[in-house]
Amino acid sequence: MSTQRRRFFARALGTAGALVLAGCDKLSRTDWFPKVLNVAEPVNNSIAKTVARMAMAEEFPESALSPSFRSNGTSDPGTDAYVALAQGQFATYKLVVDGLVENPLALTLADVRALPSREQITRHDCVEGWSAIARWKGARLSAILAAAKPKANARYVVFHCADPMNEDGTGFYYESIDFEDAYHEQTILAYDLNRAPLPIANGAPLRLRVERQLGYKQAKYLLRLELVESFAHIEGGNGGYWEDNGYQWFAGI
Ligand SMILES: Nc1nc2c(c(=O)[nH]1)N[C@H]1C(S)=C(S)[C@@H](COP(=O)(O)O)O[C@H]1N2
Ligand SMILES: [Mo]
Repeated sequence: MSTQRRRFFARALGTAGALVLAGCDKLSRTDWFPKVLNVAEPVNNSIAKTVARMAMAEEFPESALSPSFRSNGTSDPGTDAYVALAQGQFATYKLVVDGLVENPLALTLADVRALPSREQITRHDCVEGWSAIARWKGARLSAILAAAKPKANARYVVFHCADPMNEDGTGFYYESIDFEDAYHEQTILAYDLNRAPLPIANGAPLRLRVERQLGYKQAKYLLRLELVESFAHIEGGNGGYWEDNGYQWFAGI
């Protein structure tokens, strides 16, 4: 079992599973394990996805909702292009899905709202030391990927955002996740926050919710999803704006 796959399953199975998998080589000498492994091998992807889907981020009752959900990082991209989009109520907005896909997409907000969706009350944890519980509704990223048909070598989804991070208007915020998170049950492109259209301060018109990860992975102001085999060639090469500034790429909670 490759290190990557072992980590993958260990994470999906939790602490007990991690301990079992740490002893993976020893276990492979037992009667049952090789059989399980051999059966699993050809359909590894779908089994892995099923296992990973079982590990859910905690969801909360309505009574746990925070009184408000603050904004952090960019609160308005402020570019001419974004201002024009916002002034038109995002009627001309298109979410581009391209890169390693058979079927590139350009989805209007109405298209996105028509896709299979999910609503969830979750806690957002920012590394700067604040948390908040909110209700998010959005299109399942799995549904968008199903429509775009990833090519066999696609491994990551890169999220390109509308907000420049440098004063000269360059260095747009971006993030990336792997397919394990992309196909996760709770991974959505959110268009509603607490049952109202996503405010500009929180990433209008669409932002990522990848609930098992920290705040900086929750990319706001999405313009484009690019499927890639590697993110080494994008910006600083570490898979995200904050990652290029020293944060961990995998920000699991
Ligand atoms: N495009 C973009 N996405 C972003 C950021 C940003 O500055 N720009 N900040 C990140 C950080 S650090 C956090 S904690 C959350 C904040 O989301 P909020 O503004 O809805 O609270 O968005 C994340 N996604
Ligand atoms: Mo954050």
